[in-house]
Amino acid sequence: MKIGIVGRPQVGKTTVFNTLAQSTAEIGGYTSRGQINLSTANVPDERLEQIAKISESGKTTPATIDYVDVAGVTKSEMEHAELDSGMLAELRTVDALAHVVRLFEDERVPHVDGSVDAERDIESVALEFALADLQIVEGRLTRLRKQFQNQKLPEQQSEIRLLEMCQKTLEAGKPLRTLDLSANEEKLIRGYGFLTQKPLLLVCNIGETQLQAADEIFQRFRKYKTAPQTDVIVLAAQLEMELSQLDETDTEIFMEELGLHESALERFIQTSYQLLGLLTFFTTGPVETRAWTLREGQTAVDAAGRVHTDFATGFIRSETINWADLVACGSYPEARSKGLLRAEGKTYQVQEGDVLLILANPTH
Ligand SMILES: Nc1nc2c(ncn2[C@@H]2O[C@H](COP(=O)(O)OP(=O)(O)OP(=O)(O)O)[C@@H](O)[C@H]2O)c(=O)[nH]1
Ligand SMILES: [Mg+2]
Repeated sequence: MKIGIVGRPQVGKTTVFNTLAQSTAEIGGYTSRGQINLSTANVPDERLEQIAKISESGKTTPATIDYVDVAGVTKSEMEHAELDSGMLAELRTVDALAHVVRLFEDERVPHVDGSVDAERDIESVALEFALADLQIVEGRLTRLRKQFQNQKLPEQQSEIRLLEMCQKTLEAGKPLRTLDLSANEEKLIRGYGFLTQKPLLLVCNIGETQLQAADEIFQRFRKYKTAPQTDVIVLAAQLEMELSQLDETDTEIFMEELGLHESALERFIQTSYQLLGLLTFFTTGPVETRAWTLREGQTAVDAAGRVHTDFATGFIRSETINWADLVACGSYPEARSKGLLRAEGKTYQVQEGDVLLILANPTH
């Protein structure tokens, strides 16, 4: 999974990036146009070690998330073609956008529009992304119409119809994620990487002094959650970044003092998984216990394919058990004797926390 961190200039994007990716990219000075911070971070998962104990695994491998941090979005700059090569091109490849919205007040950090106004910022970034998408839609429509003006090829016609629908939606000021697309339509336009089609997580960045009001602030932004594929999280990025750079015991002490129960990292990951409909499954053996990501509704064959392409083609069945059941039993033989190990076939929909032992035919 790849998440793009976006927002207006100087709102704390790189600070959020550092917190999530446990990295130390430079903050403060305006991130320059061409600069893109990339990082891969582990998804912390306490279940891994517990499962590893059962198999006496040599190592554990967590799932990972890729983060992309880009320069701030400024008004009508998205129309400039040069942006497309760097920042926009990078953003088109992400699975979801995390839009950092500034709520913290700090005179030392002037806002480009002269005041802190979160709703205005949300609107203006949405508008710039809509314009960027519209530009692509219109360019493609012009080309398609010219190319196929005398022919009535069904595939091109349906792409034209679909793009016209996108155009109307964007012109009406709505993001493409509001469209109810069929799997086929989805496939037709996936390649464009439309920004307003990507799931959106609004990250409200509050200052330390606003921590007490975090719930109220969440209520204020709750309304955005009603939009399709949109979610909201409130966090104090600067404080969280500082916490993430302390050692574990200090972090715990400070978190307790501040009344924080879960780190921003944990909440961010949890919310992103929900937003994208992701779940975690595990594989375990003497060599390695590993966490993998899958979309809800995907099957045992999809899971097998994640682990190894050959496992998908030669898939026979999967011995499946919930991770907590396995840990409670203490061993595979015990789980088997209790009848908790289920043989699941190709169409089985993998559940959150499943441990899969995939049996595949090696001759395939
Ligand atoms: N007081 C306060 N300052 C913050 C907070 N988050 C970020 N800042 C400050 O805001 C400034 C900008 O932070 P960055 O993380 O670099 O912001 P950015 O959005 O990446 O900026 P650009 O990449 O230039 O658009 C820095 O001086 C941060 O220290 C916060 O929660 N409280
Ligand atoms: Mg930055």
